Amino acid sequence: MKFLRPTEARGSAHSVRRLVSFAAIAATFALVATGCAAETPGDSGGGGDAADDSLSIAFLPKQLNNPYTDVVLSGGEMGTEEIGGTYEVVGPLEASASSQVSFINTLTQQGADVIVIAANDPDAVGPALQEARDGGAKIVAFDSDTNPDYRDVFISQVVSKDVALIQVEQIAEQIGGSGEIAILSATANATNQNEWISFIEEELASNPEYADIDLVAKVYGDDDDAKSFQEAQGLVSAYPNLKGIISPTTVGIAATARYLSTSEYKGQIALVGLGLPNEMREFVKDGTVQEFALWDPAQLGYVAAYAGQALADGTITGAVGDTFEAGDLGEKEVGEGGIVIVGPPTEFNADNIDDYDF
Ligand code: RAM
Repeated sequence: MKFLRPTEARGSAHSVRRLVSFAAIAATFALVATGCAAETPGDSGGGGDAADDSLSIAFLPKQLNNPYTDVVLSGGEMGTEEIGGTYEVVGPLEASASSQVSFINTLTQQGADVIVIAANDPDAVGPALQEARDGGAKIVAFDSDTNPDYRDVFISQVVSKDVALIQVEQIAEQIGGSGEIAILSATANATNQNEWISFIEEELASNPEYADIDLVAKVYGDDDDAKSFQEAQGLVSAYPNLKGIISPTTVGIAATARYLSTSEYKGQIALVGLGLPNEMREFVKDGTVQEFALWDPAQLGYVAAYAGQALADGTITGAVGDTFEAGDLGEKEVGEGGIVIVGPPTEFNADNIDDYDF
């Protein structure tokens, strides 16, 4: 079985087929992903079980009740199964800065071999992760990085700047190159969101092509559906000339699309960002959304599991140039800053959205 390779051109027919295959296979591993999640730190079980000497890999996403997280974890579970490790998921129900600390502490007490974390805040998790490392755990950041001092590698879905550029290109095209736009993000502390936003701002400020585009507001829906919906509504009423919204979060873009779809602004205010095809399909079909982007989230979890194994068995230390095998996705290399890039972004629109199922 072959999967999407990072070198394949984004959105090519070839990569489309492979993206579908990976998501579909990973989904068969997803059944337990939400079921075994612990809401209370002390409740988590499984990882670091003294009676079981298989590699324990504990996934700690930004938050559990996020459909994006479920897809990422389906890949994490598949990778862990292939490795013969013990898979566990723990995490908070909301993505606030300090919400992950108690979960890390519990995993440390349990002796988890590998903690795979998407950080809600790059520094708030630092001391707890340091303790975990002192106890022998390897730390793999994924989706949203920690401060690099606190992890061994960061598995990044795509090159961060590319994520920003694709969204700027899409919004510029859809608003005809000029007018007011706003950003509706997740939480204010999220490393991934802030990195993408700063690249978006930099591109808008430095590329003469975008001189007539005016970023008038940045708001935060906290990856909470209801809050994101309200923030979208608030933007539209606060900025009567608003021509477009960029929402680089799957929760934010889906909530914004839902709001716009039943409003008088449907088809008038452009909406781009990062969304799950299954959540966005109806809004592409009803004309609310023309085009948005994402990658294959399952691959992120899959590569993270293999990176955890490579760190634990000493194949890699996280140094630049280290390489490891990531199952069906082949060899991966650690780049500058201890970052492993998984694959290219893909653009979704009415022509291809039915080819995807995640
Ligand atoms: C949301 C989260 C996640 C981000 C995706 C695109 O689900 O904010 O961290 O990577 O969107």
